[in-house]
Amino acid sequence: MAGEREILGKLRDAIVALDIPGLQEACEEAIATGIPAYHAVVEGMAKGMEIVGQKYEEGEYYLAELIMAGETMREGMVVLEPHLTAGKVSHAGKAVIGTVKGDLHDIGKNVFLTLLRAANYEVIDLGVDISPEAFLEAVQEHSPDILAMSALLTTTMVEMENVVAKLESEGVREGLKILIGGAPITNDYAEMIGADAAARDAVDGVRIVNGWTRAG
Ligand code: B12
Repeated sequence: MAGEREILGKLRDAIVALDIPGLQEACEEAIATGIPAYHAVVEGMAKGMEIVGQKYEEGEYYLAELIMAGETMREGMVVLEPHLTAGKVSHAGKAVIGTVKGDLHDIGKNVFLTLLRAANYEVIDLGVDISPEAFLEAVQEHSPDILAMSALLTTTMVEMENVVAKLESEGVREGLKILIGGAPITNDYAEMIGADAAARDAVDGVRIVNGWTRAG
């Protein structure tokens, strides 16, 4: 049977090749070999997405391939997800998550929410292109411990500030931890807009959230 490194390589390469059957097979092989599903996502599939992003920037891949890579990753998640959440009963906390208004990027957000669910959190996913009003409504409806927002565009990250301001003006900011993430997001930006933290990546995001819920 193939070793862990080889299987993680297969997961990565199947994403890059946009090979859905090959990816699903590699995901099943990962589970059968005892590789933690968490690892298969972060060290396998997400590495493939990084390469896809580079190929896009170098002009080797076009938008069609990017969208297809997202679809391929989703199909892999279908195989891994039951193994990420198996056996969990009570939740460590509740999170509402979405990509901000004007922004349709959801692959990174989905990696993060998958890892958060794997870490035993209840996650309400609002999807993409979420307005400050819709974030507010979700917070009022679900009373989460954490609000997480994603933005991949420098033109849409400013929406995060609007969300924080909206929550403050409606009096629901207190007691809520706000985490932001996405390629253009920095700690300085989080501090400037009044968010509680910025995550470097999805794994860092889970670490930050665990720090909040376990401290309290
Ligand atoms: C895939 C992609 C797309 C896909 C998105 C498909 C989808 N379903 O998401 C499509 C084709 C739709 C797309 C469209 C566009 N895109 Co685009 N896209 C990308 C690309 C290549 C990869 C992004 C990605 O998924 N990476 C893989 C994931 C796993 O990484 P990630 O998103 O960074 O997420 C990680 C962390 O940031 C973090 N994270 C992300 N969110 C969150 C949230 C929280 C709470 C936490 C904790 C962590 C976290 O966790 C993840 C894993 O560690 C990037 C280039 C790049 N290399 O990043 C350009 C890029 C983001 N796109 C770009 C642009 C310009 C566009 C378009 C405007 C193009 C156009 N001219 O139409 C449109 C905008 C559409 C819109 N309104 O949103 C630019 C943005 C430039 C900028 N700085 O503003 C980039 C950087 C490409 C470039 N170099 O020009 N895009």
